[in-house]
Amino acid sequence: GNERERMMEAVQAQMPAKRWQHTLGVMASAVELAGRYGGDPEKADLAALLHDYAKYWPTDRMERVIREQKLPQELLSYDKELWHAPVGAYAVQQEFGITDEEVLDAIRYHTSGRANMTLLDKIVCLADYIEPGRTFPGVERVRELAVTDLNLALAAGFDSTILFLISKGKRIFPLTVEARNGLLAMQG
Ligand code: DGI
Ligand code: FE
Ligand code: FE
Ligand code: FE
Repeated sequence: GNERERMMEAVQAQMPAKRWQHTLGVMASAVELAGRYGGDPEKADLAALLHDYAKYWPTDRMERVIREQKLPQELLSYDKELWHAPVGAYAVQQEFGITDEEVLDAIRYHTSGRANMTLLDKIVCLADYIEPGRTFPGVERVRELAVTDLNLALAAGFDSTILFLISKGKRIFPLTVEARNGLLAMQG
């Protein structure tokens, strides 16, 4: 409807064309995964549309939100790439009046993951890894696993991220380790 059109324009205005193409890819992949794994396609579409809303905000603006809105202060001592997810969840609440906590959580945790991820968390996070425009070492394996096993596919996505962070000498946010452990614990 109209509200979705308005949000689509507002999201597009927050980001360069390439990131908007990524967002459209995540929407398509998230709806497909929702169909495959019994998720809510409307929530998947909405969370995917909004997931990178704050991706291009200046660092100082994200930092201000983390401090003033009392988001987890621990974020400030990890990679700034993590910040747009919780900041984006706050921002879409403010900008669009989104109140659905499942949708907000899927946005909030789309980068880090978390322990005990919900189905919608997993769908959005995995769609972010496998949307058609993505290229990273291991993406084909993650796409293959995504056809048959949501948990193993997402764990493989986190493996790639963790390996990348280690190769750069960066710290790993604890929720990412918890997310991967939880996903692997769901196997046989
Ligand atoms: O926003 P996107 O580029 O679409 O993807 P994203 O939100 O999943 O962000 C991924 C980036 O975050 C990736 O380059 C790795 C970086 N990052 C930095 N520290 C961590 C982290 N990702 C995870 N999962 N955990 C971290 O500790
Ligand atoms: Fe993101
Ligand atoms: Fe991600
Ligand atoms: Fe993304």
